[in-house]
Amino acid sequence: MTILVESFAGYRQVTLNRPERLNALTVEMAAALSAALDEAAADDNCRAVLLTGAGRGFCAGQDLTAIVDATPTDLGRLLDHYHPLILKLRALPMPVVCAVNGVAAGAGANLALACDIVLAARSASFVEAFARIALIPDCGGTWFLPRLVGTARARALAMLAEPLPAATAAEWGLIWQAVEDDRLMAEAQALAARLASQATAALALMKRALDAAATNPLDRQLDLERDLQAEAGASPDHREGVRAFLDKRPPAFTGRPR
Ligand code: LHQ
Repeated sequence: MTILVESFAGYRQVTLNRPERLNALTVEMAAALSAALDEAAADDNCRAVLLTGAGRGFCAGQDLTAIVDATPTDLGRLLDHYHPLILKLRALPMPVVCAVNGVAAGAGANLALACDIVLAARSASFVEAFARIALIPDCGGTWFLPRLVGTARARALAMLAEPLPAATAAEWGLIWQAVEDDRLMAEAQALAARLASQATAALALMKRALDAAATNPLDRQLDLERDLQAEAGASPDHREGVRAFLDKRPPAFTGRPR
């Protein structure tokens, strides 16, 4: 099984599982990951996803053994398998936590950056490895990098293809936090469980608003905030949140939009 899925209270943990190849991606793996996300979205009891990798790496990007003889058309077709996955992660109506347990290279680095909150083990690193094989960052790399770290750092990361240690990635704002290696999974699981107890429908609307902000002018973004706020405000969780505040007790959210 190239992908392992485990269910915990409120969330699913999805593990990339080709450790002998540092979880390098194949088309089959992308299909399995996509199916795991669909299943998470269809499960009312699943309110967050935690993505990680088995073994010493998170993901080494495209499995290069599969593209040695690829034509330019083949490369484009391969991305037709991966790019919908990036969009699916962004649009998944629940938060996705990524626990980067080791090196994240090429499409593997950008797969991590597509997640909502990224934690990385201190020993992990991010490598936009594409330039080493005369390719450009794909799987959203050219979109995520400048937005997360600014164009100066984005250009150097892409062109130099040097490993960026987890601590620097956190310092630069590429990821949320770098944590001690032996604390990574406990911290990531606690974060996923905490997110799973929050108002899931509101978090899903938040994802939409934040992604739209990347391209919207301010006036259109304000209109979108108004419309999405009306949706969020119609949820039972909004009423519960306000009541819980006034009652001075923790809220008990259902996660549902209605
Ligand atoms: C691998 C891989 C790998 C196969 C390690 N494939 N075996 C582009 C084109 C079109 C469509 C699809 O998408 C893409 C997007 C991309 O992702 S292109 C970029 C592809 N990725 C890379 O170029 C990274 C290649 N890997 C590396 O540079 C290094 O392995 C890193 C920096 C990730 C880790 O280095 P080390 O920690 O020194 O590990 P290693 O190199 O010794 O790797 C361990 C094993 O995993 C090794 O196999 P072996 O049999 O010798 O133990 C590697 O051959 C294998 N492996 N990455 N992508």
